[in-house]
Order: sequence, then C-alpha cells, then structure tokens
Amino acid sequence: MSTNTAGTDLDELVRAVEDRNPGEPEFHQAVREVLAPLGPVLERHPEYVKARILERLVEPERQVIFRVPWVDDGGDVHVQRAMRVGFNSALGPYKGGMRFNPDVTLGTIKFLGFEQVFKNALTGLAIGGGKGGADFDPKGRSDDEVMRFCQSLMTELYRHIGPDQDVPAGDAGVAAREIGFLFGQYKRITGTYAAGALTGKGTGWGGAQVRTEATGYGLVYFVREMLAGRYEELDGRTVVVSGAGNVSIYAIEKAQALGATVVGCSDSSGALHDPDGLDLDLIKQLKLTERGHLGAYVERRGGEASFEEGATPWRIPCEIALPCATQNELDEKDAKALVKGGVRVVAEGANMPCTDEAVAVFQDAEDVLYAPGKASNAGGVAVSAFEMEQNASRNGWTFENTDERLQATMKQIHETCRRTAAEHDHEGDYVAGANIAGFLRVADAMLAQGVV
Ligand code: NDP
Ligand code: 2IT
Repeated sequence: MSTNTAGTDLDELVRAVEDRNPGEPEFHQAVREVLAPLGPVLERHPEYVKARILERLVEPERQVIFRVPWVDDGGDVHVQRAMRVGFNSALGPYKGGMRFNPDVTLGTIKFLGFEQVFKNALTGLAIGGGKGGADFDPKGRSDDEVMRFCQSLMTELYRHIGPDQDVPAGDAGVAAREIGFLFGQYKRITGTYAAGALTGKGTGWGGAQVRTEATGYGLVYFVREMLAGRYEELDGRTVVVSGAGNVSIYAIEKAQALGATVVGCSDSSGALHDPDGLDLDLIKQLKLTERGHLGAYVERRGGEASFEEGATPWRIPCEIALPCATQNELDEKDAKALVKGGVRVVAEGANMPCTDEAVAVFQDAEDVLYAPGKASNAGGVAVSAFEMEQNASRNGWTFENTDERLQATMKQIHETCRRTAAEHDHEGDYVAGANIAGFLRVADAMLAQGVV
C-alpha cells in the first residue's frame, strides 16, 4: 500500500484500524482492500486528507448491540446477540441486510457494513451503508420459532430503523419469511404502515418485483457486460456456482436462461457436480421448499451427477466461476485449481468470498477477469432501493420494468468501474475501479456535508 505525500499514511491507517478493532480480521481485510488503490487518489485530492475523510470512513457512525431472548417450541429459553451497524449516511439512510448465522460477530457485521458503503455508492442511488445480524441459527427451527425470534429482535430494533433512518433487508439466513415476521412486528409496535422501513417484503404487500431474484440476476448481468468487453457471450459457456441459497439459485436461473450450462453448485454440506447441467427445479425443491441438503439431488436426479461431502466446487472445470456462498470460501489453492481448469471470468455473488491470496492469483493470471462483490452483487441492494422508491410514492412497477432497470444499473456499475480504473492507470482492474469510484462518490458527499 503506497504512502501519499499529502499526509495520510495508508499503512499506518490500516494498522490503526487493526489496533482499534481487535479480533475483527474480516473487517481489517475489507478495509485493506478498499484503501489499497487510494494513495494516488489522495495525492490528487488533498482536500480529502485535510478533512480526514478516510479516518472518518473506517469508523462506523453508530453501532447498536442488544440481547434477543426467545422461547423455542419445547419451552426452553434461548439468548441471542443481535446488532445493527450504521456505517455511513453521506448518500442516504443506512441500507443493508440482516444476517442470521451462528458465526455472526460484530466484526462480521462491520466488514459487511463497510463493503455496503461503497457498493451502495456504486449503484448511483440515494442509499448509505449499514448492516445487521444475529448469532441465531435458523437451520432446523420451525416457522413459529423463527417468528418468535424475529418478533423479539424487532422489539428492540424498531427504535433504530425507519424509511429515512435505516432500512434493513435480507442477507444470508434472512429472506421473505423473516422479513415478513420482522415487518409484522415493526408495524404492530409503531402503529404505522411504514412500508419503506424494510425491503424484501412480499410482492403482495409492498415488496418490489424482482427483489428475490435481483442479486443473482444482477450478478449474471454484470458477467454479461464483462464478457461483452471481449466480444463474448454467456451462451454455450460452462459455469460453476458456490452455495445453493438466494444468490446462487437466481444466478443459476439467469445463467441458464442466457444459454450457459451450470455444472456445479454447493451448500454447507458439500459440492454437487452434474455434467449434464443442474436441474434447477430439483435444487429449488431441496433447498427452498424442503430446506434440506444438496446430497439428496444425486439419487433423485440420477444420470452422471455426483456429490462430494465437505468439498468446495472449485475443482470442477469451468469457464465462469461465481462464488455465492460466504466470505473467504475460495482460497489460493482453489483459485489455482480454477485457473488450471480454464476459468476466464470470476465474479463474486457473495460478499468477499475470495481471500486476498485468491484475488492475487486471478489478477496475475493471463486472460482472467475478476469482479469484486461490491460491484457484481450490487443488484440486490439496487432493487431494494427501487422498493424504497415505490413505497415512498405508493406505486408499484411491473416485473419487466424492474428487471430492465436492474439491467441498466448493472451496466452502469460495470461501465463506472471500467472507466474509473482506466482513468486511474488500472486498466481492466475491477477492484481498483470499484473501490476508487465508490470512494469518490462518498468522499465528495462527506466533504460537502462538513465535519459530522
Ligand atoms: P443464503 O443463506 O440464502 O444461502 C447461502 C448459501 O451458501 C447456502 O446454500 C449455504 O449452505 C451456503 N453456505 C454458507 N456457508 C457456507 C460455507 N462455509 N461453505 C459452503 N457453503 C456455505 O444466503 P444468500 O444467498 O442470501 O447470501 C449468500 C452471500 O451473498 C452472502 O455473502 C451474502 O452477504 C451475499 N449477498 C446476498 C444478497 C442478498 O440479497 N441476499 C445481496 C448481496 C450479497 P446451506 O444451505 O447448507 O446453509
Ligand atoms: O449484501 C447486500 O448487498 C445485501 N444483503 C442486500 C442489502 C439490501 O439492503 O437489499
């Protein structure tokens, strides 16, 4: 990381972030990645240095941590920890998902909130960055248990959110069912139908069309733009996706619709390989309806399909790899295996799924394009912002209109990253392009709004 002449030593700033936020390696990793290309940018903009924009950016505006007690179906009491981090509101109300996973810590939520600030800036929409979550494991829990947990969580969270303040949505472990329960309790406590306080609602009661599909579809639209830069198309390409959740399923759906063959995916139990192309209806049945594991696919599908317990899908040869499961799920060895297997495009559907070392492998490889999640997975939050717009105007858009706007947004984000990288001597580097472009938009707003 280079030192700029105008007074901010970026290495020192990273060390200060590490010292000030001990035990939060994912947050440190996210900060390192964003700061890496900013040295020359700060040299061009001494006003950012004077206003200590970076020092303010790495410190969340606010963090709320609270206890969530709930009672399971057998009458036992459980105590969870939940949190919501409002990272930056220069561009709009805090916006970002809620994650329910037993591994959730404040460090996880801070890394996700920090990423969200720049992702949301890239969309060009009026949304600040935030994130929340709880160390609750929804796996194996009944709908009633999930409802009681969501109601207990919202009984505290409600006082911190609102359409102009902070607007949560889904993330891993939180989708339509959870958003429904959260919204119901919010409505009951506040006595208002403030639809714009949460996004990802059901389409029959204030939710945007395409929000469920948006992250996965948007990811594939972004890949389409990456390929178009090389005069190539998705049609006929071989794709491997990781995960089998919300992002993965709709990435598979759109990739297939555009003519690609998706030969692999995974879940927390292992990796599935189907050389004939995945049967997406069967995967939806297993993962969305039965909420089970992918292993059952092999017996029910027959043919050449195979399932490897505990494995990642990165040994399956493919031209396009879409990591869509979780952070740091793809390491250096996986990256080398993908390059050896002929990968030419890697685009992140998850947030920070590739380790620093894996990213370096892709960036050093000849002829491999790599897109960071804050650019390629921004379709979900973009359609969330469309949902806020519709709620504010008490209006509803059609599926086709929303999908068209999603496509236009992903195209714009791709072009912004490409152009910004080229303007800053990082031709073809989507990481530098995304981080510099996101930073510039937030920094200018912060500068204009004074020292707050
Ligand atoms: P889901 O909970 O719907 O799905 C996650 C999937 O990943 C599941 O299939 C899960 O397996 C699998 N998985 C989780 N951890 C691991 C692991 N350690 N190894 C292998 N597989 C794993 O989450 P989403 O699809 O919503 O989110 C996935 C990623 O995308 C996250 O990083 C999230 O932050 C990011 N994202 C999500 C957006 C959204 O709109 N939902 C928007 C932008 C980014 P199992 O089914 O067995 O639990
Ligand atoms: O990581 C993400 O961008 C999300 N989970 C979506 C956030 C949102 O507010 O829709």
